Amino acid sequence: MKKVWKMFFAAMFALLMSIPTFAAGRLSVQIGNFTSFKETPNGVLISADNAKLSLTVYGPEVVRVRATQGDFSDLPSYAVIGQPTGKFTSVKDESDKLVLSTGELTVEVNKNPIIVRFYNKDGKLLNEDEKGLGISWLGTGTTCYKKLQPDERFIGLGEKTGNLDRRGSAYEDWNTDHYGYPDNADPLYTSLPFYIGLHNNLSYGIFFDNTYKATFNFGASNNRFSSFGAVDGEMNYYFFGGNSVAELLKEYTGLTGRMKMPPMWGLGFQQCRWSYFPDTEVLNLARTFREKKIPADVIYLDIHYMDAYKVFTWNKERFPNPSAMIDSLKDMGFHVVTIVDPGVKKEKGYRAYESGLKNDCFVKYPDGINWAADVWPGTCNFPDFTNPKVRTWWGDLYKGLVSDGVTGFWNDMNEPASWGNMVPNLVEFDMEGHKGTMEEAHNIYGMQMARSTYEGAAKLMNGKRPLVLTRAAYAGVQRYSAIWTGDNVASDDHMLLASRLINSMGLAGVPFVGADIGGFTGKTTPDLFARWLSIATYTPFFRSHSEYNSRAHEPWTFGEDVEAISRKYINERYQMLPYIYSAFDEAHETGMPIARSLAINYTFDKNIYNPDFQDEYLFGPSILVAPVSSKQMFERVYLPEGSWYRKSTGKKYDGGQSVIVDAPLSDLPVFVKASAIIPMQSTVQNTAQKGDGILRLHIYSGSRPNKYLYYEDDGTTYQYQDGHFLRREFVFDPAAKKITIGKAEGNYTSKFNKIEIVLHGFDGMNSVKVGRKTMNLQKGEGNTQTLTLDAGKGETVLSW
Ligand code: MIG
Repeated sequence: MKKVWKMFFAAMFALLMSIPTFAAGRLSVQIGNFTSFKETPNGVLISADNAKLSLTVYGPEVVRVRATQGDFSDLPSYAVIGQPTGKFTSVKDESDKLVLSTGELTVEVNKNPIIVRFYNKDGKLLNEDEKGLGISWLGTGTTCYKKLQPDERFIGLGEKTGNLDRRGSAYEDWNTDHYGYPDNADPLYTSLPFYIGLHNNLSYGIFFDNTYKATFNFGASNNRFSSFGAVDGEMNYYFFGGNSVAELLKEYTGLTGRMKMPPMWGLGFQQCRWSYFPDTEVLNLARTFREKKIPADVIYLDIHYMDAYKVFTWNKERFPNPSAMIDSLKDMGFHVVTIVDPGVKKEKGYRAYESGLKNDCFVKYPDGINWAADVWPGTCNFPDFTNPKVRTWWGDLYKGLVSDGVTGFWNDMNEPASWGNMVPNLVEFDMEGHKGTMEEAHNIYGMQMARSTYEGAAKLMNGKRPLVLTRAAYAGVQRYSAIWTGDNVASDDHMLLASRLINSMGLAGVPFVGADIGGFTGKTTPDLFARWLSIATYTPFFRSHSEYNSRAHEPWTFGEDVEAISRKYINERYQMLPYIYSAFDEAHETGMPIARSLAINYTFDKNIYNPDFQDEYLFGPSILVAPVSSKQMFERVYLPEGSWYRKSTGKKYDGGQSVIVDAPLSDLPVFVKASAIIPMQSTVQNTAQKGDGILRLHIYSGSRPNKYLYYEDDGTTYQYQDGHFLRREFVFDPAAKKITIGKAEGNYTSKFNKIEIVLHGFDGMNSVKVGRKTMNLQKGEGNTQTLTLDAGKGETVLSW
């Protein structure tokens, strides 16, 4: 061959070789067909074409489903405290499916392809993977697709805007500092990835325990599937088969934990602003509450109490003697809560920073340099709360504040937030020794901060209960902290949205929640403040707060009318404390929220999902609250089945219908369920006051029997865990014409020495028999009749 040709071919060859080759586009991968399975100590492990699937029994109605294309992670869950228990009592390997049963729940695993289906004891289908999609992967991302059932509704998922019924909506979990969020914003501050599906009078729950950025689709832009997935990590979810919402909440909180009893003072009225200073202003504020006889328990110190915003310091000019100030506040019956952010200022000689450096406590870039970002104090480093050693270090930093007398700790900015709100995802975390990046740690950062705060404070406080409040959170946070709904807006829409956010967090296992009364940002009006405060009276966490430079938000700053309305409602809050505290006991024992979406008790009544009524909820077992805009002086209220009494007037209504009622700012529509039993007390100015020693047992006439479990303890220590509590059952049995005050259990002595029975709607009744003795009823307030008894510890039966 001629040399020229040779060169020509060589050149062509080189050219050909230099043309890049292209990989095929990346498509999703499904789990594929079944290949084999084996039994494990608490379940089964299944091999499929493209992944492994494991099913583990955590209880008769709780099954964990995991799938991975690689190896299963051994990182312990931050949310779950439950353990696998029991196993499938029957395992059948059929030609086309595996049939696994716990006795309560049956899991069917279709083989070709793998489709997981859940059936209840009666053989009714609760939930099934969508055939053809099932469990899928797209790159590192994994999603589980579930077939939409006819008329399926979805509730829960925590702090999410939108409707009570989430059908047709999609959401993302990625904890976000969203200042002044619009009333349709998503994501917000917390990730509580538990939701409940409802269809055909059936219910089930799904908890997707994956801390990466996650998405949930409840049939948004499609009518084929609901789905949950995350950008990385395992497909890892728990399926709950409880046959009522209450049962599901019990199972979910059995797995992720329940709240401890809060300090009683944390249920009182709490006054916050950004920021009260100096000390003289704080003391004046406290005095004004007392002078004006507006009950209150807590004053908050926002970021200005610190020296140049440095956590665990005091500004010595504004607060020259913090412990003396706190002592004076204590004398007036106030507790102090201080804000503590995660950012630790990089400053030579600053103690928290130096000790953090020395103990190697901060989050790092992969090259070992501490990640730094700007927040209030300037450039900060951030503690790695996924490291147990760091959690202990941080917890111990509260020593100074605790010895100054601070009893509550408010963890803000822990999404984590920083100016710019763009945290580099490659920064590294310990993750309990497993190592990981911000992608995995982000959604649990706030929760682990709250945990470290709670554990540290509880250890330092000599057996007293601290109050911990957090903005960011993940599932399981209820074990450590209360949550407030962040930087809301002074608007009617936001006020109404707050009810849905609070109720939805209750549906995701977090009972101790509240929103800034009056709105954090924007200009609240007197009407809006009054209305908001009246609604918040019936929310678990009861705090007024507003931002820097906003108009004053103390109840007396809006004129006499609003002051009087505020006093009336705050008084009522304090009167209801025995009822509220017993509801907290129920949350502590069963996971039942305090603010209860009507979806808990009236799950399959379609009216409660009507956008006109979806903000309504029960506060405790028997008080129905209908939030109303401050611009509206009447309201159409839906009353579910049964009979109801308007709390303020005693007027009786039949349920199962909507009614139009007056709703002036001084009288929020609040109703009491017929047959309700509501323990109340006299008005006190703070929760530590004893009052008149009379427990007032309000009983509302009705045709159904009712049982109420009353709870009391010292309100401040953990001694209730050693039997120092009082529990007694109150029973109203209308058919037998009997009210029973059960025997007191536990070895705590009630602060009430008398019980006054207050009968509502028992017209024409003049006397009752107490044991065998006939006693006359007294005329009480409104349309009531009363009888006062010694509280005693034994059983007392009233009959007529
Ligand atoms: O960048 O501490 O949500 O309640 O008052 C704002 C100041 C930081 C945000 C919190 C808010 C608090 C404020 N904080």
